[in-house]
Amino acid sequence: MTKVVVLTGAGISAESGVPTFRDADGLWEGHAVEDVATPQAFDRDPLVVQRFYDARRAALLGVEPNPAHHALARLERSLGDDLLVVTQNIDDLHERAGSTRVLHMHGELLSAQCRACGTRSRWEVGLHDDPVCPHCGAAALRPDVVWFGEVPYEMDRIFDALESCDLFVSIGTSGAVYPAAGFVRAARAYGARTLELNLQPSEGSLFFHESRQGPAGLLVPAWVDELLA
Ligand code: BJW
Repeated sequence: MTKVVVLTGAGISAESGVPTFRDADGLWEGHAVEDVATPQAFDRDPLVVQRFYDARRAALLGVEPNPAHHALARLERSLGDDLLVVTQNIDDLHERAGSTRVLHMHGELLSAQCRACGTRSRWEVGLHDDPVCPHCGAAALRPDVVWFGEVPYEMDRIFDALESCDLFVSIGTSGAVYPAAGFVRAARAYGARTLELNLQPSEGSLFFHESRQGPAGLLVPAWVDELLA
């Protein structure tokens, strides 16, 4: 029995047509993610930030999971509770491929959070026109995502899983954003083997026992085949 924790980032959804943040196509209307993904940016110009997330929520309707998402769902069907996917992504492509054990540490596009009462509600349409919170009625909804300076979701469950896993695999993430970028060192310190699957060496490649380069749509199904052989 092998307990596996998989960390995914924007690169796993790239072949589905979802832009990454720090590659060549990573700017949105000229803004770097650091300009729109902070509480300060939201306070300064909420409409720009709401439009950024509304555009990405609408674009979700036109994309599909790719072979990398499907391979992880296949792995869950074999490993069951021994696989946990921790994703930095706010899309729902893992779930649409069939994965059920997924933690969205940076939140979800299809969720809104009320700044008045704190309730998180499933949300599938735009937020730019100040809709009201279904729970308290305040026009105070924001995207339910984790911005710079905010604490990611599920940190206790993630560190518990890192502590007890035998294998930690990082897929399609630049290793530029903490705390996710530190998971490899934590998992390794707890005794796990560590593997990176990424288009190019990430900022954290040297921390992994092994790093393989290539598109996730090819590397992930091949790695899952290897693990299940
Ligand atoms: C492919 C591919 C293909 C392409 N196949 N691969 C100094 C030191 C350390 C930390 C800090 C520091 N100063 C500040 C901090 C903290 C800060 C931080 O990390 N800042 C950095 C800029 C240094 N972090 C925070 O503030 C976090 N909170 C925090 O630390 O709270 C304190 C705390 C933590 C824990 C416990 C208690 C307290 C919050 C971070 C929030 C990040 N939010 C965002 C936006 C919100 C969601 C959204 O809009 O989508 O999350 S930023 C953005 O970056 C998004 C992503 O999830 C995240 C990571 O990006 P990702 O996924 O790695 O994408 P890319 O584009 O960077 O990389 C894609 C990779 O894929 C590339 O390598 C490509 O090569 C590859 N690729 N195509 C395979 N086909």
